[in-house]
Amino acid sequence: MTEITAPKSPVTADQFADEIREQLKYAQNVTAEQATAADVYVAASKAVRNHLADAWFKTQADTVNGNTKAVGYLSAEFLMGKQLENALLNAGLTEQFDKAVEALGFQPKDIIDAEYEPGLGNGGLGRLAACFIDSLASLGVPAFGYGIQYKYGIFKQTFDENGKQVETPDYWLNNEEPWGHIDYNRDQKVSFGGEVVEENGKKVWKPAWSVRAVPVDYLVPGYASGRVNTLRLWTAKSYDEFDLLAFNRSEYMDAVKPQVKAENISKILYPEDSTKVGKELRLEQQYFFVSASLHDAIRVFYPGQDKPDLTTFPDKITFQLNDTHPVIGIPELMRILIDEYGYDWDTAWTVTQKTFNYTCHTLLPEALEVWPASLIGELLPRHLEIIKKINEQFEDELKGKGIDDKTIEDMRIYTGDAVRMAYLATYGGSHVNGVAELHSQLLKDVTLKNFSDAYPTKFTNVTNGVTPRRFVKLANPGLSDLITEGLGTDKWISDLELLKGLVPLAKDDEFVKKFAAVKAANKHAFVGFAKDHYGIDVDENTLFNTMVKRLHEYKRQSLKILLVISQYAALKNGTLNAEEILPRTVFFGAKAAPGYYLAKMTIELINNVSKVINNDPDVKGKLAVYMLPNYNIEMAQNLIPATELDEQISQAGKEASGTGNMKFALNGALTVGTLDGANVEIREKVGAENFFLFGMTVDEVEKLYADGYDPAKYYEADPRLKQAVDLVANGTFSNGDRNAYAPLVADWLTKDWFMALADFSSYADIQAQIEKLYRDPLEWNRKALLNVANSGYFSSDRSIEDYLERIWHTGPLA
Ligand code: F55
Repeated sequence: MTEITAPKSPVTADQFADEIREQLKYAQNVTAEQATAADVYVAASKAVRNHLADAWFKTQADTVNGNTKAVGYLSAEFLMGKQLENALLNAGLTEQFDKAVEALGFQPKDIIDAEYEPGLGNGGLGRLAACFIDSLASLGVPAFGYGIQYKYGIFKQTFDENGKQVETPDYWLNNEEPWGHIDYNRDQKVSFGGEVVEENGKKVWKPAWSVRAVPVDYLVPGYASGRVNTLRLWTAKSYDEFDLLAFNRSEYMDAVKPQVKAENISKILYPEDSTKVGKELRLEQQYFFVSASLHDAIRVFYPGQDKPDLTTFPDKITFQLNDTHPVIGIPELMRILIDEYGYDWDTAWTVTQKTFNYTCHTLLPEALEVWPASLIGELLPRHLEIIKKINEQFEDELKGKGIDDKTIEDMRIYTGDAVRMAYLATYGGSHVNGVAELHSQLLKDVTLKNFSDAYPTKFTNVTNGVTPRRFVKLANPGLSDLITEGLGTDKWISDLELLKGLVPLAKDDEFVKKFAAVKAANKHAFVGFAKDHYGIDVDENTLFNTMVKRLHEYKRQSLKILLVISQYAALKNGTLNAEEILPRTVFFGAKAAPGYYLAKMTIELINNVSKVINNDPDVKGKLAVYMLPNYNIEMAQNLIPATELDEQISQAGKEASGTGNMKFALNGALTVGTLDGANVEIREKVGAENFFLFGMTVDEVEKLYADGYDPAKYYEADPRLKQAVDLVANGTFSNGDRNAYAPLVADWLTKDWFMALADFSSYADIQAQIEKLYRDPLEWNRKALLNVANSGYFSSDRSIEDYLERIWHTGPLA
C-alpha cells in the first residue's frame, strides 16, 4: 500500500469550478463561454489565492505574536518561475483544478502555460532565494522575502540570422498579474542625497529627494505545513506626481521628471550576474529596497509603538544578506537606530551586528562589490559618515588584536576612496557563509583570509539546495510517481533524504527499467516541447546532453563547444567507424550579459556550429547541437527531467556552488564535471563510480598559474584540440570568414584565463567512458537511479535547516 500524505483540500472539483466561474464573472468580467485560457488562468489563480488567505493571515499573526524569531531574506533577486501550479500543489487543489478546467472546456496544461514567467533574477543567486523561501514556508519557519518588483525582468533572449544574441525588454506586467497584491497603505518613504548638518550637537541628514516605496505582496505557501509566508517586493512611486510649477511654465516634459526619476528605481533588473555594475541607479535600488524593508520589519514587529524597544530587534527577526547587494542595510540600521530612535552608537552597533548575516556567492574578485566613496557620499551622505566610523572602530579592534598595520590596511572597509561591501558585511554581521564546502574553505583560505584569521568563529558553510517541490514533484511527475511507488510513500517530497530508500532498488532490474522508461517518456515529452517552442525536430533516440547556465568564461561553454567540434571533425574524418558512434544531441541554454563581449561571441559561435552540424548530411542522426533561446525556469523544468548527461565543467575554484548540478542529479542525469563547487559534494554523495570526473584540481590550477600558463602548448599537444580550434579559426563556422571569431581564438591561444585548453584532453578522454556506459542502458540507468537516491541532501529544506542551526538560531512556529 502506498501512503499518500500530500495536502488535499476538502473542496470538490465542482466547487472549485464554481469559484473559477465566479472570478470570471465578477473579477474578469467575462462569461465562462467568452473566457480564454488567459482569463481562466487569472480566475483560477485568484481562486487558489483565496484558499491560501486564512493560512496567510494566521501565519502573519503567529509571526508577530509568537516567540519564534523570524527570518528576513534580503535579496535583490527572486527568480520565482510560474506560480499557479506550485500554489495548487501546496493548496492541495491540483486534482480539483484539473477537473474544474476540463469542465470549463480547457486542458489544464494550457491554463498553466498561460502564465507569463516573471524573470526577476539573473540566475543561480535569484533562484536560490526562491527555493529558500519555499523551504522556509514548508518547514513552517516565519519568514519574509524582501526584494524589488522590477517592471522589467531579465531580458528576453533571441538570436538574429547570424546567431548573435539579441536582448529585448521583458515587460512581464503587460497582462494582469494575479499573484502580487499592491498595498498602498503599508508604504515607506526612502530618501536620497542632500547633506548632513549639525543641530544641537546631533547629526541631521537633510535629504534632497524621496521616493515612495510601495509593497507588492506575494503569498509563499508551504508544502504540507499549513503555513503561508510573505514575499514583499517593493515598487517605487513618486510623491510628486506632477510638478505644477514646471507645468505652468509650460515645461510639460520637465513636469513629470521627478516622477520618472523616482519610478526608474524599480524599473529594471541589471542583467549582469558576475561583475560589479558600479552604477548610481544600482546603488539607489539597493538602498531603496533595504531601507524600506528594515522600516517595514519595525512596523510589523512593533505595531503602533512610537518608542519601541529596538534592542529586542534581533530577537524578533534575523536578516540574511543575499550577497553584497543589500549590505547597505548595515549602515542603514545604524542610522535608523541612532538618528530616528536616539540610541547611542554602541547600543546600535550591538543590535546591528546581531541582526545581520552575510552569504557570499562568488570567488571571482571582480564580483565583490566596491562602491566609490564619492558616489555613496552624494547619494547617502549620512551613511558614508557611518561607514567611516565603522571603519575606524574596526581598525581599532584589529589593532587591539595585535594585527599588523599592513594587514589592517588590506582589510579596510573604507579605503579613502572606496567602500568594500563584502568587508563591511563580514565585519557588520554575526556570520559569513559560503555556499558549498569547497567554496567556504576557499573563502577562509583566500578571498577573506584575513577576516577568517581575525574572526575564525564567524565563518561557516551552508551548502546550497533546491526545492524538491518545483524541481522534482512538478517538473518530473513521472519520476515522482515512480519514487512514491518505490518507497511506498510520498513523504520524500518534504523529507528528501528518504530517497535513500531507493538505493536497494538499483539492484532490481525491473525497477531500473521502469526508471529508464520514465526518462524515455521525459525525452519524448521534451521533443514535443522543443517542437512547439523552438520549431526544431529533436531525435529522441540520441543521448540528451545538456549544458544550461549563464554564459561565462569561467563556466567554460568554450570547452564544451570545442569538444563538440572535435567530435564533429572525428565523424567527418571517418576517424570513428559507424559502430563507434554514439548518437548525441547537445543542448545549450545561456544568456550573456549584454556588455560581455567574449560571452556573446561564444553564443554566436555555438549557434553557427549548430547550423553547420545540423545541416550536414554526413552526421545526420549522429550529432546535433542546439542553442535553445531564452533559458529560464520553464525551460529548466522541461529540459532537466529529459537530460541524461549534464555538464558542470567550470574551472576548479571558480563556481561557488552551482545548483543546476543538483537539479540534474535529482532528476536522474549523470554529471560530467570538475572538482568545483558543489560537484565535490555531489560526487561524494552519489559515489565516485557514478560521476564522470575530469580536469585539474584547485591546487593544480594554482600551480599552473604560478608556473606560467601557456595555452598554445596544449593546442599543439592534442591533435583533437588543434583541429577543433583550427576549424573555428579557418572559417568553417563563419562561411569562410577567418576574422569572425578571431578575438575568441586569440583569447584561447594566448590567454585562456580559465584554462579550458589545459583541461581539454582529460575532458575528451573521459568521453570514451561515457559512451561505453551509455551503450549499456541498464548499467547507465542504474547509476542514474543511484544519483537520484543519493541526492536527497541537496534539498533546500536541508540547506534551511543548516541555516537555522548554524546561523539563524530559530525554528518553526509552534
Ligand atoms: C547577480 C548580480 C550581481 Cl551584481 C552579481 C551576481 C549575480 C548573480 O546572479 N550571481 C549568481 O547567480 N551567483 C551564483 O549563486 C549561486 C547560488 O549560490 C551559486 O550556485 C553559483 O555558483 C553562483 O555563481
